[in-house]
Amino acid sequence: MTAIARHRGGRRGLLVAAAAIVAVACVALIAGRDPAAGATATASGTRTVTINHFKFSPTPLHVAKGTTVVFANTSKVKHTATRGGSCDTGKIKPGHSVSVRFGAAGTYSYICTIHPKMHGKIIVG
Ligand SMILES: [Cu+2]
Repeated sequence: MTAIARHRGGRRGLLVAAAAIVAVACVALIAGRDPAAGATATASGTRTVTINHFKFSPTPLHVAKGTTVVFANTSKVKHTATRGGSCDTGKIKPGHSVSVRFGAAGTYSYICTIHPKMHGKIIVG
């Protein structure tokens, strides 16, 4: 008697990479760069974070989804508002501002890449 051993090839289930998490992690878009020339129109849906004395203010800032946040640099040196490299205002010159629209709910912690001790947080939702 001959025993025939059969080996069945094991099926390895393919794990689908959860790449979508990365794609939706940051939906903030740079809306525009304008000099912060005095009075800024405060239309509904727009909030301002002032950068001065090496601090972001206010922080944390709670906003509704879809809000445009204007990062206004009123200090005398350049700053950024950067989150993980993907949400980045770039260097904001003194007296200038950069608008970022937050289209997705979530907590956005950010720093100034020039002065990494500067921390800020925006809570959207
Ligand atoms: Cu800075």
